Amino acid sequence: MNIKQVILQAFHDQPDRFISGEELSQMCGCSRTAVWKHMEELRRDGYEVEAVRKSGYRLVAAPDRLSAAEVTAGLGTQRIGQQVFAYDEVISTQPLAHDAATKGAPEGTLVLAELQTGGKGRLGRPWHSPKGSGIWMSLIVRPVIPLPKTPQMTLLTAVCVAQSIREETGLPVKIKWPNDIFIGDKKVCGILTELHAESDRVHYLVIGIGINVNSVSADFPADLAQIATSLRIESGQPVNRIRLIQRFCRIFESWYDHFLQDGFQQIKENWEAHSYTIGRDVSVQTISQKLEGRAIGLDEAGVLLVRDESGHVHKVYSADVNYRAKH
Ligand code: BTX
Repeated sequence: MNIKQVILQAFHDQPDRFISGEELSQMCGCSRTAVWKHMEELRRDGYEVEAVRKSGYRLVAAPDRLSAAEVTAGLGTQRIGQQVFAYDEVISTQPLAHDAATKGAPEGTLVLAELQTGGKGRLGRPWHSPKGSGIWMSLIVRPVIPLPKTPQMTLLTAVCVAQSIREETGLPVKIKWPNDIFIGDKKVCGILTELHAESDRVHYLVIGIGINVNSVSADFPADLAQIATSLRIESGQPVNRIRLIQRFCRIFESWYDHFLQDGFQQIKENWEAHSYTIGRDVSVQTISQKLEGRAIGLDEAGVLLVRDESGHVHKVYSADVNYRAKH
């Protein structure tokens, strides 16, 4: 941890308390003058720090800005989110994460941006990522699992995002197979999993997560206005992005460890319990066929099962799923 991170960690551990310059200088292993200089730097970064003679420093307010120091302060994980690259503006966090991964970034590394000018969804679709209102992040993981199990990581991530949002905001989020998080009939989050692998060996996955957090209706372009929503729109109040990222990191680490040790079964059950898809009449477009029927569950591997009108159950590996009105 650098000095700024140690100071923020101290503020985080002792909220509302004045911490003396002497204490901070001991924690940071630097002089009191160096502590003072870092306080000035924090103020320039938008932190409101109160300084009182003989009492010390107290954090009054942190800026609504995604930074490595903020994400890591008080995070409490072993690896997820322990290394963070935070940017103001990028084309997309995905290629930056791939780049970091090929250069050896450890498992759990997060790449975050305030704004993506070329955010992407699946199949080259665009992902609207306006400045400062969302969480646009890519997570690097290096699971030692066989290649066919990698789609389960998308379902695992959806379970984790949904749980984080539920716990942080109380909103009734649902998971649409395989990679969207919905509130009501609108999309609040998309997940894009990209794989770097060779024959049967997974080198790493980059899991891209886009969450509309504090966008207001006017932030969405016309083509998204009817299909997208944000946590703020749904809850009627702003949501703290840092706390949501930290909660996600903790939940992800716990489910991911469970997945690596005990497999997919419990994640599958959790996914089904919070599914927007299961039990609904769907129209499924795969690369080769169009299928209509009812989504009845996931199989043991995480493949969607759709029963058609003749009773035949189809396995859907990869497709866009639309919902048909019930007659
Ligand atoms: P997807 O292909 O399932 O969804 C893309 C579709 O969702 C678009 O065609 C559009 O209709 C709709 N859409 C676009 N932007 C939004 C939005 N902000 N909110 C709701 N709906 C939207 C989903 O792909 C995967 C998205 C991953 C995004 C993350 S952000 C961090 C990382 N970097 C990056 O470039 N992508 C990922």
